[in-house]
Amino acid sequence: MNKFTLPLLGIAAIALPLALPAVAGAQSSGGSNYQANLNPVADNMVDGSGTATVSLSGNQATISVTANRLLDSAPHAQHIHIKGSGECPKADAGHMHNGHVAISTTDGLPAYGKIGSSLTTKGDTSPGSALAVDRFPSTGSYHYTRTITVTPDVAQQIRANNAVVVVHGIDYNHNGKYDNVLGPSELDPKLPQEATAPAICGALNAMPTGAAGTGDGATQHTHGANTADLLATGLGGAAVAALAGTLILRRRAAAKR
Ligand SMILES: [Cu+2]
Repeated sequence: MNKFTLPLLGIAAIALPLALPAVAGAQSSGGSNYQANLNPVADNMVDGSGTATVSLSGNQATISVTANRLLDSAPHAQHIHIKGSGECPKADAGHMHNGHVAISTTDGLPAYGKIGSSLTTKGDTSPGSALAVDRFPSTGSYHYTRTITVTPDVAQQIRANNAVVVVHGIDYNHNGKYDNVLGPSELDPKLPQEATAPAICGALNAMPTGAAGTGDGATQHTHGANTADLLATGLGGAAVAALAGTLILRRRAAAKR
């Protein structure tokens, strides 16, 4: 907040009751598309990155995941995680694993939550397929897309902007394979920790309706202004209401961090 926005807050507070129904209306009428930027998980020596999108209609979800520069010729389990803090683990989530600080899947649970859907290439997509290593992408760079039925829990968490996409499988010591540098996985001791540790991660957030890819939220602002026009008179009420809407959205965004 700067000295310019501070005096406007008083005006925004007056406009808030006008803007609130408009913002709520915009959310219920849209917001069925979600996106995440997948960034390297802290501590895990990952250079890769990616993106994910979810288009949700009822409990039908069309999910796309693009991953780049992960370990090649190795399976990458990928999931929608839910009911955590809706974020990716930070460096302080790391623990010692065979003498090395790294973030295992379990270490990240408070941040991203438990597995809601397994983004397999075929067959079952329940948490039971979390480590179905023969049904996940197995190249370092890939584009995955599949339409699946998610549970009501998963759909609700996506709509609440509290779902996180996680792609697993790291090469901590950069030797070109999953080995036991971090010891065995706590999820399945037959697998190396490297095979199940989170590699890239991103929180899914709603894309503004009609502003796909711009992140501008223009449609929501227009909606808010139109509603306020009917209610407010004089002194640029519409602009103030739009500003209040912006502040609400920013505060929500800030609260998510
Ligand atoms: Cu996962």
